[in-house]
Amino acid sequence: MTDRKEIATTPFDGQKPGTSGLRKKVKVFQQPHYLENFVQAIFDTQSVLNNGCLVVGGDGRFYNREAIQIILRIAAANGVATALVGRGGILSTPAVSCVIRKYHAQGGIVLSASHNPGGADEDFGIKFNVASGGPAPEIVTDDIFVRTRSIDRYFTIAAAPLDLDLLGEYQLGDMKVQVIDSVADYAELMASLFNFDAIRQLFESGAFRMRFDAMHAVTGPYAVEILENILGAEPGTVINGIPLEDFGGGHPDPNLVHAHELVALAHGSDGVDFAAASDGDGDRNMILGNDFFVTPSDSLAVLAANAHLVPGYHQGIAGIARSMPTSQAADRVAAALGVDCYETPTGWKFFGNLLDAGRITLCGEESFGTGSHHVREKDGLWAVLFWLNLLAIKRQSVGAIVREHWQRFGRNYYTRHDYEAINSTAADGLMHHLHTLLPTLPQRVFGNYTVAYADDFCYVDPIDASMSTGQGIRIGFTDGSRIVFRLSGTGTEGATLRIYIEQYEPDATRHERPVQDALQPLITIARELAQIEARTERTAPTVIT
Ligand code: G16
Repeated sequence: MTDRKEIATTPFDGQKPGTSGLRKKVKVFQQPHYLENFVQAIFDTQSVLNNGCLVVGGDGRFYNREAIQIILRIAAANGVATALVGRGGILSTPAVSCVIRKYHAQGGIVLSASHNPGGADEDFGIKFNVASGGPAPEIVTDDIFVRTRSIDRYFTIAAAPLDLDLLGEYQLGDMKVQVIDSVADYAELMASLFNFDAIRQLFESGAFRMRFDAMHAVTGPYAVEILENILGAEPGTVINGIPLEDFGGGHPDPNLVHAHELVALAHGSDGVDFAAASDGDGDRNMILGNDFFVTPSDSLAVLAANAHLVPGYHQGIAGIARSMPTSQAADRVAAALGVDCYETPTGWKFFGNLLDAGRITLCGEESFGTGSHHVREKDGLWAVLFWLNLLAIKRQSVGAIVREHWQRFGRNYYTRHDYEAINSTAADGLMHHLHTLLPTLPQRVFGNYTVAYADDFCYVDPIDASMSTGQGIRIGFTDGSRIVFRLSGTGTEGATLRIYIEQYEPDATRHERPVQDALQPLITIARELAQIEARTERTAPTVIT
């Protein structure tokens, strides 16, 4: 093999992938051999890549370009036949999934820390996707992790950096590298799913205004091409559309706190009719109407209830899946449609088997993730186009569509309270305390609420029977309300405690209450049960969504 070099190395602690790949500070990744070890562990454990095709791309954050050059050299040294790389190193997470599937690649490497900030002192991440286009299942990430603990060498080749800004074909050692258009394959897939003519007419009507906030992250080029160039939305519809290595100093997390610029644009009588945002790597979405926030849980339920209006789904859906902390709004739609609804642990990887087996068509998570069987990742722009398709057909406002949905199915009031960057020992102590309470909780009465069950969520995959334990503490009440506690698997500083609170309200005359008011009794119960103040020294959550 051309110029292959074997470099001696020693293992690093803590290369265990979390909810979505390995995420650490850039400085951690920049240590000599750190990235190399992890990448070599992928090749040492995933023999299908040998002589195969690998897709490589990232969200454009700081260190993206350097990391891609390192990965390509290691891939060439490990016998990969072809690497497909997005121009400029740019590929959104759903676009990686789309490209893997379209070109029957054996896997892909996605460089992103998703919604976490970027820059020299901020976060970086790497994730391996398998041939289905989805995030590697736990059995694969466990193998990779085990390998990182004993790794003593990696392979690379001596070669100058490739020019990733020029489309075309290059040779790197014995490996062929194709620099591909980052957007084209993805845009073609979207056109095959949605009624682009109807959406074009909606924009042409002049009676509809939209803003899409790309948050200076990866979706900028995708949104400009699809919304403005292909669908004819007015120039300027996409804001913050140029990907920047530090996301313009912002936090590319599409929620009410971090996308406040967009929230303001959808406010009041001058506000736009529809606003949406995506995150660092383009897999999350936030949907807003004029003065109206659609919770991700409601969004999944509304999309499922209206899927027959969208060409790609007009034949109906096979089933729905939601992550455990996501509200049960989708369950009601599944029941009405007569299809199954699956409850999986947090993490998109858990939807993969259900999608591959054809058990589900749509899936979603409270963490601003929605998707379908078209790829194996959640897909931010896809969700936005789905909503646009519904708006174009129904010609109603976002708020009217959601209110009608609540009238038909009832409303699942829902909120998530995050306590970010708390002390890890305190967080572990808090979860341990809740564990010890579990057996004492059933039948206990808290105000108007009686505990029906209390457990630590355990999931047995219905397809391969793999078991995932310790996936979050659930306290369910007899009226269907729930409180869920779990520690985030994506943070890079200390621990992040997430508390998810939900209450079902069938009475349409009680659907217009402010969410935090409606849920206040349950919020208080959650805070007291978990002894939040005493254990975290925090009097309020960092982020409420
Ligand atoms: C990732 C995962 C999602 C998960 C989210 C939050 O999203 O892909 O499945 O819901 O993290 O996870 P946690 O609550 O453990 O922080 P992303 O957009 O960061 O890749």
